Amino acid sequence: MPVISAQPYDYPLPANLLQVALMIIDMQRDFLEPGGFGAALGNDVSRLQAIVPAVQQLQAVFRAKGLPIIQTQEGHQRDLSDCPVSKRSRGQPQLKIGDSGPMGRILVLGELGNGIIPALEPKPDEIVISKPGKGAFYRTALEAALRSRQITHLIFTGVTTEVCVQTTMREANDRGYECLLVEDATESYFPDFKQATLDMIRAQGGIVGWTATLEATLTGLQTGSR
Ligand code: TIU
Repeated sequence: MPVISAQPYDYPLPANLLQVALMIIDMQRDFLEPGGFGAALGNDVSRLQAIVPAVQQLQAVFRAKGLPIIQTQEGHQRDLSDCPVSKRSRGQPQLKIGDSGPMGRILVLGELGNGIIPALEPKPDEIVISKPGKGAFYRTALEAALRSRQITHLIFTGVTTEVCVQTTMREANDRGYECLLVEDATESYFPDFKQATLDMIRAQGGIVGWTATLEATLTGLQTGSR
């Protein structure tokens, strides 16, 4: 049985790796570049750039093996009909969701700033799930997309660790998916929050899932077949 060496113990891979999807959460300009939603909330967005090569490496391996890749994208309709008033006003940012910024309207689908960063641009046949919330299962077709492809295992990457990544991982865990978070392919504006999230996931025998290094994940995937 192929495994990924992980914490709190080995993560078992399915016999058929086609059941494993790479989840790339919200690697958007809005979170990684100045002038977007993350910066409007007062964050130093530059520290998220460090994980781009690690995510690219996983994306390349999944592409080479022909395995499923799912990117998510947090954004709202142009009329903001899917954006709760509470979300728009939270944090009292200088630029609110829907306001015009240097990269277009903040966190609005189709705007330059809302797009996935060019380094990780999805291919036309890859799945991109737009989502109005932090969790990727809320008001999206993600669950149907996973079920129709018989995907059972989710390898998580992306930003930010304790917000959209952790929320989605918890939603997936409750739905029965085997979830692993790649430690050096996820980042937060707050290093302590990233570490706390990794600790929480691994606690209590992996109550929410597993964590593994990029190297261990790549090594484990090489042992699997499809
Ligand atoms: N603010 C923050 O840390 N994150 C978000 O608002 N969304 C995601 O995590 N993608």
